[in-house]
Amino acid sequence: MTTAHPHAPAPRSLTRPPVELELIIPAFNERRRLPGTVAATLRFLADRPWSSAVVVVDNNSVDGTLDALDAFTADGPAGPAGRVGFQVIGCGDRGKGAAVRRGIETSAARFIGFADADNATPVETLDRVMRLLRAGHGAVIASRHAPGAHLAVEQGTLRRGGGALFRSLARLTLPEIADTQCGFKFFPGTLARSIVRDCHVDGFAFDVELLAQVVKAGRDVVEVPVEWTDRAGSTFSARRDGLRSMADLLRISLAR
Ligand SMILES: Nc1nc2c(ncn2[C@@H]2O[C@H](COP(=O)(O)OP(=O)(O)O)[C@@H](O)[C@H]2O)c(=O)[nH]1
Ligand SMILES: [Mg+2]
Repeated sequence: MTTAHPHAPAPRSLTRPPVELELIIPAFNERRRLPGTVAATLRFLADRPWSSAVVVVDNNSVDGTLDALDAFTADGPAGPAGRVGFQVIGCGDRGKGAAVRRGIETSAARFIGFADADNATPVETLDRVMRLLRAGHGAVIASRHAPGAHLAVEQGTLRRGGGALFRSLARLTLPEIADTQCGFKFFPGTLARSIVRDCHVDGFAFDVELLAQVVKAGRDVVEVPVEWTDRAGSTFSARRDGLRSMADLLRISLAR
């Protein structure tokens, strides 16, 4: 495991080997939820026919997240396409959006995307995602609201109410997309690296900004219905993050 200095910019030398698929996991105080997700993800990826790597982007977690990842080495499990890479990098700017952008900027992968530390979207979804990416779509995103999706365990009432309000605001910018907020989104690498230069939202509304840039670039977004399980221990606080996310959404819709 190697850790970049969290306040350093991303020099070209920090970019990683050009694997076929790189999966970024933004992490903030994820000691409990992350190791199991990393283990399951590495196991799944090792069995796939494409080369891949898992990259955790940590924002100075203070709960021992990095220690909990010590068991994972840079050379992960081996499979038909070689060993799955594993790396932890830091990000000096707070927020899930900032962390995901840092992961994208420093990636040289052909396809790139992100998933949450809690494995709420089954990693098996990647088989369908890769087929769709190879077919040329601009973004392939998991969706809890597209036809065929299923919530195995639902979120609580406040979160669902806030989520409904968030969705109606997100529709101002992305009227065609049923679920902009599922934490499982994948892109062609070149497109992702180019659009993040125009993205600035550091918090939880960053997905909407990213997808808006995909559409602005003239590319399409496809939603993959998923079986999604709400997991305890969310880092999203309706009180702390909710209002800020909605303000970011309004800014995104006005900026277009
Ligand atoms: N690096 C980083 N990751 C974050 C930050 N805030 C949230 N995350 C990560 O973003 C993901 C959000 O998933 P989760 O907390 O389950 O939120 P929910 O599923 O939307 O309720 C998790 O992997 C978090 O650790 C942050 O400030 N920095
Ligand atoms: Mg979650």
